[in-house]
Amino acid sequence: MAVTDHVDLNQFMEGVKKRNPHQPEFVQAVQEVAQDIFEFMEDKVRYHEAQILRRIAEPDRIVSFRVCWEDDNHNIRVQRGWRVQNNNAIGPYKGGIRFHPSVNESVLKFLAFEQTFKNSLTGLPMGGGKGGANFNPKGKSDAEVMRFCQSFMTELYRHIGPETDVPAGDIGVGGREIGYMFGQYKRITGRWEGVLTGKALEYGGSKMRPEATGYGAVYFLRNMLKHRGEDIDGQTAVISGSGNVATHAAEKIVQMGGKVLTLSDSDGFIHDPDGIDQNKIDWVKDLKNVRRGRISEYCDHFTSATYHGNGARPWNVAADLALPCATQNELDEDDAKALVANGCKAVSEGANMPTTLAGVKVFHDAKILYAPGKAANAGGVAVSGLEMSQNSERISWNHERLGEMLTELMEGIHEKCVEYGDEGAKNGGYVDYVKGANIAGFKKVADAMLAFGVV
Ligand code: NDP
Ligand code: 2IT
Repeated sequence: MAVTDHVDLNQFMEGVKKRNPHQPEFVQAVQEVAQDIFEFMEDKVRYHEAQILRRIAEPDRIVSFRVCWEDDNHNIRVQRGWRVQNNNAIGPYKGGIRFHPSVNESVLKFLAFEQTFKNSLTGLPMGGGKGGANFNPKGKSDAEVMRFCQSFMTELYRHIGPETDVPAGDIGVGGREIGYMFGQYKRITGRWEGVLTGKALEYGGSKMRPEATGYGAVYFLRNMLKHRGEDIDGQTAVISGSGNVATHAAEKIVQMGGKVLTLSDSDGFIHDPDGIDQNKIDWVKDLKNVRRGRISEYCDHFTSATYHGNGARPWNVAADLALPCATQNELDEDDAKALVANGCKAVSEGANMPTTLAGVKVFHDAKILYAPGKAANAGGVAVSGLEMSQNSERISWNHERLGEMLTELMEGIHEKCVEYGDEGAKNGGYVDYVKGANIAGFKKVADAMLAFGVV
């Protein structure tokens, strides 16, 4: 038996805050998990004694490095890169790479922490990690992005590998960046191996991976609605973001008979009351991936839409469904109140931690369906897990099979959330999907850690 009494939630969080000063995103992510896990652990002394949550909330390691590159005007530029390897109890570290000027250690630690629970929820053998750099790809030429990616990989390659740590894309890192990074890894090591996911089909990528996060978030939304005897058909949706996750979420909503009203970027949002159909979504994909333009250009092309600038967000537009698919803390308490007041009945997070803690409370108090990112957006990393399997088996599955697997994986995650989050008679049959995701994600990692002893 341990000689000290177990700390309570408040003491635990005080410690987290003290050990992680100036890291508000990381503290927020730990707080959101800890409140549920402390309740779950109340009668489970073994988790307390082994300090499991304390250990998961302390990354296994953080690698930080300088990334030098030369811009097109021959200026030498210096960026900071990181890889946060949070926990590998149930599989190799796995998680995306983010290139954005807002990237810092707090952001990457929160993402790696969340990823640990998300990856556990998929049921596949993947630990949690995240990486990135404070590099802004916006306005850079392809050659500049290539030189940056090569320089970034020249340090990162020594910390990753198909059995140790397998990065992928995230904000600012899509097919182009993965290609440059994979090419540099292969050049340095002389090995072709499944060290990154999100690769193009020509060199080992998986079908369905580009669609998986957005589609998965909509499958999760459908599962929640179905649990209440409802459907997506005929419902309106507000979506933020206009990148990989947002455009594929929009596509699946449209395929299921819903009407998408908004998309956004960091400068503002567009509102199209006629609905953003497949033709318009294809135009946005080309705008973002090929022409690398801004969402405001949508209104020059589709005159049914209006543009709302100055960083405005779409949450005041009335809709049945909301899918935040841009970035962390993009939906605050007032935004949540506006959604609820306008009759929103379900929220599914394509982004990671897009809703503030106060915003989440608004959704829970109003008892509307609310799926946290770690459950709702897990389809992306799940298909990354399938890409890893295909690479090691030297095979590739077809689109249809992968689509079925994604649907089943999202159903499995929904079932786990209901198993641990259904408050039953206590709360009028309301499912707390945050609690369900946190406990189900935690349990698998925690039990693996218990098996290993003190390591
Ligand atoms: P993209 O880079 O493809 O798109 C990001 C979108 O979000 C852009 O429209 C971008 O606008 C907007 N955005 C980024 N930062 C901000 C900001 N600070 N404020 C407002 N808008 C912003 O990234 P993804 O679509 O891949 O990622 C979106 C979210 O989904 C992220 O939270 C990511 O972590 C999460 N996610 C992604 C997965 C994936 O497989 N790609 C998997 C699971 C989660 P702008 O062009 O102005 O920057
Ligand atoms: O946040 C995420 O889950 C991702 N960016 C995808 C990670 C992955 O390894 O596919």
